[in-house]
Amino acid sequence: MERVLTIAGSAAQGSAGIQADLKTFQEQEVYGMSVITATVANQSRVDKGIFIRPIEEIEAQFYASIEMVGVDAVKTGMLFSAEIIEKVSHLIAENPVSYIIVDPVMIGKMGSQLLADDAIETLQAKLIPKATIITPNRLEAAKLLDKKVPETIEELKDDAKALYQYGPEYVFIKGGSIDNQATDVLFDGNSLHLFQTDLVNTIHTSGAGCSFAACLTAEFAKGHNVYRAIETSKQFVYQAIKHAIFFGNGIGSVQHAANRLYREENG
Ligand code: PXL
Repeated sequence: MERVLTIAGSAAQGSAGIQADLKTFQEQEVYGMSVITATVANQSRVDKGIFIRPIEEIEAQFYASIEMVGVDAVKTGMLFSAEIIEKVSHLIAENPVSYIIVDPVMIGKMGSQLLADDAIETLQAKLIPKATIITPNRLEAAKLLDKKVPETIEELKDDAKALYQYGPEYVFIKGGSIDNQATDVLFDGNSLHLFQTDLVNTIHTSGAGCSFAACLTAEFAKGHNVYRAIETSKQFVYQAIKHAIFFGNGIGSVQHAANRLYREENG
């Protein structure tokens, strides 16, 4: 069984972060492991909602997975600080993994700051050049490029090409709603590819980005090419959003098991 590792934040509510990744890995039938960088706990009872883990703890978790199990593909999500990004970049450089999926998460659906302002440069300079693929949404793409948010397919394409200059093998920008379709763009170094699926009219999409990148990580680990991995992951997230679960507070969760539970609808 393919072995995949997520290096990300724990999202106590269960929709995003480590929880989304491990649920998605299980659905995609790969062996999931985790390095927890931080804990995000959105609630109204306790003042603090974000707790960052010590570097030593992050390093120990990484070696527990890479030494004791081995890793075919690694995904990074919430890394929060420049210090953590430096450490993770170093660990990956010292312990090569075939596929590195970098999801440059910056702000959570509930508004939590998941990346410190002064950490964007380190992400660009240290981690993105090592990535097989990066998966920013259009806000993250704009932050990484220090320019305005892309709003058209042409602007998404320009930004994908610009991000490629930072050194990843592939750039995939999640454009969100453009032309009434869920519109994404891939630049593979030679050509641009457009991916569009129907939009689901809902605000309950917590975990969508994490689950997309986690599915991509599982599919890369299985040896599938980037185009097939993207198609599978878009379908996974489309079903997960279509069957999202609302618990009565805030933004509801994507349903990570939707592809399995509602497979007959997939056509
Ligand atoms: O959806 C982005 C995200 C990533 N990682 C963690 C999160 C969130 C959103 O809340 O909590 C840990």
